[in-house]
Amino acid sequence: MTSTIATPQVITQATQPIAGQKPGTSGLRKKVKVFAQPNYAENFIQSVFDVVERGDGATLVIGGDGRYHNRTVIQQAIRMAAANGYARVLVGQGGILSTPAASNVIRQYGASGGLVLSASHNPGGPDEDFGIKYNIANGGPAPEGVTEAIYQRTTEITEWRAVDTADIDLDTLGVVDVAGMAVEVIDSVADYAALMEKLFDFGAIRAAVAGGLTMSFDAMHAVTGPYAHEILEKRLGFAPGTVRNGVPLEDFGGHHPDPNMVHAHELFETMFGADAPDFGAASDGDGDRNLIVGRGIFVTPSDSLAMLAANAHLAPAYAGGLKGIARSMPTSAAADLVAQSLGIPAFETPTGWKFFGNLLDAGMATICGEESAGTGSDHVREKDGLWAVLLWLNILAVRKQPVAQIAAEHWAKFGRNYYARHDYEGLPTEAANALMGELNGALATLPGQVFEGLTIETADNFAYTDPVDGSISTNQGVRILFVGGSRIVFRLSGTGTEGATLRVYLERYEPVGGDLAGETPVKLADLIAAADGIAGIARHTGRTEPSVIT
Ligand code: VG1
Ligand code: CO
Repeated sequence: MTSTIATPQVITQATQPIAGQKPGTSGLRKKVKVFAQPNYAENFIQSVFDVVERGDGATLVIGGDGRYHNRTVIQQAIRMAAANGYARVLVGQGGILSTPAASNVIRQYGASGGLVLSASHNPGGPDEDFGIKYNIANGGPAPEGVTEAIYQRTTEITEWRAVDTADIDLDTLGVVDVAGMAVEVIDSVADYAALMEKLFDFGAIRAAVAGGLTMSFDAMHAVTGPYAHEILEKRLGFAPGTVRNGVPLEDFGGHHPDPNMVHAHELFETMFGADAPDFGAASDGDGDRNLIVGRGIFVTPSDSLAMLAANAHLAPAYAGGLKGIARSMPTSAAADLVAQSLGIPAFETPTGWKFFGNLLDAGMATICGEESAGTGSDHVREKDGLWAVLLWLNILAVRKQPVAQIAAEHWAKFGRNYYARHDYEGLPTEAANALMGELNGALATLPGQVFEGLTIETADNFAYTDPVDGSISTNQGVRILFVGGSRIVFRLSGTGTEGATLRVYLERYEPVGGDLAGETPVKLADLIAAADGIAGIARHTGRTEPSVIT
C-alpha cells in the first residue's frame, strides 16, 4: 500500500497596503511591536517574493541575528516561501546566521537571494527593534532599484500566501519537507569558518598565539559569539575566555550591540587598563561591523580600513594586490591615500553596503569600508566584522609589532586623518528636516564664508553615479569642504526607528611631518564649533552636545 502525503493547503490571506514599508539604508527596520502587527511582516515578505528575480527551483536563504521575534518571522517566512514556489530554503541552526555568513551561504549554494532578519546594532527585545533585509543572488543587499520595487509593491499589495503547516524544528540540523519544499537547517558557522581559513594564514596566527599574542573579543551577546568561539578559541588557539559575552541573547543582555566606545566600554577599559592584551575587538548585533582597539590605542574605522588596505598583501587572499578600494562618502579619505600610493583606483559611494556590490562584482574594488565600523572585501557582498578582525590578526602575526606601532608608521607614511562622528539621536523629525532643508538652501552661498577661522571652499549635496550600471543616487549628504582639506559632512540616518538622527562627520588631515600624535577632540575643536555655526544644530534641535561620539 502506498501512502500519500496530503499537500498542505495554500492559504491566501487578503490584506491591504500598510504605510511606511520603505527600506532604509539597510532594509526595513521598525519596532518589534510594529512588525508583530497582523500582516506587517507578511506584507513585506510577500512584496519581496512578488518582485525579486528567481528561476524555477530557486533556493532562498533565511537567517537572523537571534534577536527577539527572529524565530516567529522565520517560521512564517518558510511557510510563505513554500507557497511562493521556492524549491529549497537554507536556514541557519536556531535561526542564526551572521549577515556576512548569510551572504556567503547565498553565494556558495547558488541561492537566488536571502532574507536577513536583523536590526544590526539597534537594541532587541519586545519593546525594541527588528528588521528584514533582502539580499540578491550575489549575496549583497538589494540595490536601490530592487528595494524601490519592493516598496512600490507594499503600496499595492492585496494578498499574501502561505502553506498551512506547523513550525519546523530550527534547532536540529537536517532536511525537512514543508509542503514539497525542502528546508535544510544548516550549521551556522561551518561554511563561514572554512571560508576564513581559505583567506587567512591560520598557521601564522596560531604560531603568534603560541608565541604569546593575546586578544579580547566582545561578542556583545550577539550573533558573532558562536563564530568567535569556533574561530578564535578553537581554531586559532586563543585562551578560553578570550571571547566574552559569547552567548547570543534575544535582548543582547539588555545592551545595544553597537561596538563603539559607549556600548563596548568594558572592552575599552580592558584595552586601556593594566595588563591589556595585545589586541581588542568587538562586533555588532548581526556580525557585520568591527571595532578595533590595540593596547592603549583606539583605531578609528576609517583608519582601520586604510591600514588593512595598506597591509592586506600580508594575507594569502590578497597577496596578489588589490584591484581598488571603495569607501562611503562620510568615511575619511585615509583609504584614498593608500589607493594613491598603491596606484589603484579609489571609489567614493553613498552610505550603505548596497553601493559596493557592483564595484565588487565588476572586479573594480577588492576592499571596501565605512566609517561606521564596517569593512569587508570581495569574499562576500556584505561588510564582515570577523573578517576584519582576522585580517588584523594576520597582519599582527606577520609584522610582529604592536597595533600602536603599526598605526604610527602608517601615519608617518601617509599623514593622519583625524576623524570623529557626532550623532544627535531621537530628534523631532521636523527639526531635523528643517536643519537639513536650511543647510541645503544655503549651499550656494556658503563658499567663501569663514567659520572659526576656517574658510569654506566648496559645499554640495553628494550625488553618486554608479560607474557600473549608471544608476544615480541623489541627496546622500551635505559636504562642506574647507580650504586646507578639512571637511564636515551632515546627513540624516536611514536606520533609526524613533524620530530622526543627525550625523555630523568631522575630518582634519594632518600631513606627513605634522602633529601626528594629537588628541582627536583637540584637533577637531574648531570643526566642531564650525559645524554648529554652519548648520545651527543648537538653534534647530536645542542640543548643545551630541548623544554619541564615535
Ligand atoms: C548606518 C551607518 C552605515 C551602515 C548602516 C547599516 O546607516 O551609518 O554606514 O551601512 O548603518 O549598518 P545610517 O543610515 O543610520 O547612517 V548595519 O551594521 O546596521 O547593517
Ligand atoms: Co550590522
